[in-house]
Amino acid sequence: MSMRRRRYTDELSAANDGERVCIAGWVHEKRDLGGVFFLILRDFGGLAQVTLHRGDVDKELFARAKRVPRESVVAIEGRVKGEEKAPSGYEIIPERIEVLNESSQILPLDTTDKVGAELDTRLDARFMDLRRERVKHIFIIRSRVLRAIRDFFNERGFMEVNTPKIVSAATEGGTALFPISYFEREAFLNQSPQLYKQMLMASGFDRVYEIGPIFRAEEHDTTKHLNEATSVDIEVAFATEEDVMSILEELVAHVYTQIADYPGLSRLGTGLEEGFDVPKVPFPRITYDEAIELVSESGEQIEWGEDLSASAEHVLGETMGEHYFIIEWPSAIKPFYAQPSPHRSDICTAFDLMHPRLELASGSQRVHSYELLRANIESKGLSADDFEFYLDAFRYGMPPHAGWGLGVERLLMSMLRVDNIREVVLFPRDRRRLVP
Ligand code: AMO
Repeated sequence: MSMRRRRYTDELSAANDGERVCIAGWVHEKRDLGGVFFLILRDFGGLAQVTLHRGDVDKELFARAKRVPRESVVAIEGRVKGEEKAPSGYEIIPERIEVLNESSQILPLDTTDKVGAELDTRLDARFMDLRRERVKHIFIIRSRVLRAIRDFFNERGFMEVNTPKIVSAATEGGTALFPISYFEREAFLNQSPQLYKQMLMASGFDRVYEIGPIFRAEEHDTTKHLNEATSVDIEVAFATEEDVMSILEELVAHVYTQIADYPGLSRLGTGLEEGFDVPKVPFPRITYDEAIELVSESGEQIEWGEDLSASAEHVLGETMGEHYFIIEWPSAIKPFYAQPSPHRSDICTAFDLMHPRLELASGSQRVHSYELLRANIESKGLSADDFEFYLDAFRYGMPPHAGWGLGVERLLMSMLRVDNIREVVLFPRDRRRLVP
């Protein structure tokens, strides 16, 4: 049976009535009504009903269809027949059924969604979980989101770059590094492309973006942290934090717009039956000072200079009720590369983009003065010598620049309203999970 002639189930309809076709996929369900036997075949396109009438088909064919275990891989040749009662408006009357690979009988998961399963069980058998319709839609959307992001930047004259993931130094103070052995030296998995995207600003490539993995050795096990995440990073020369905040909010609105009419949204089971609203730009901005003031009204006290707790973010999310930026952060709780505010010495140009449920992105205008950057590195208790390769780029003509990093999984989980970040990663890495 030639695979080249294979048709997807969603390419066919009652309009193909009478045509002889070949379909291939998995045995999704079997229904035995005595005289009639239904085999539901599933492929990437959807489901097709294969109908066998006991008297009309070859005995051997009938027996084979009945015997084949669910989730086996089969190829079926037969005629299309318009059938109003069939799920896709047609059925296939088979002439040949070829079992390409038989499945074991006891399945780790039910792909028909009749029996629910815990997330852990699902992730253990992820290859099988991905066969489920709602899970498939999540990953089709993820792929479309990535395409929408690339289109957005390519249309705006950005250049896509790839920076090393094996690195020698930390960039994000708050989270730990994964050490790896690199021949006779110690190296780390990168936490962020931060240093490299900034170094590119000294190259004349003055609008770059990267979509790639970031590694965070976070010990905690939450519904919004991964140990391997995907981040969209940009860096723009001759730009301020306001310039890159506008790019960020426009990107978020663009992604929502591109996904808003995807029909599978209503099948996710996350309350998106009516779709979602595209967030309106510009997003509101509140200062850090205003944020801690709002939080204190709810009874939680945050000392000036402390980071916002998860409960503080929750209160702010409830109050704001839409995407918003928190700006003018204390320099002490932001990384060494954040440019100080021109108006106040103890605050900086850093910003966070928040969704009511969680943080999506952070960024800033960057320090571009060599002396100030060196002093900032030292004042954070780091050794400037470890950063010489980076600092060098600031000595021979570094333009002012700004950028941000946006978590792809955070964007997806907030947009699709899923509860756990692991839902939007094919094979998540977390505190306990290194396989599959
Ligand atoms: P930050 O550390 O805030 O900033 O990371 C940027 C964004 O990446 C996502 N993210 C994560 N997502 C899932 N699990 C994690 N453990 C995790 N850690 C981070 C979040 C976060 O907002 N260099 C700066 C960016 C910049 O200034 O350009 C940085 O890495 O969505």
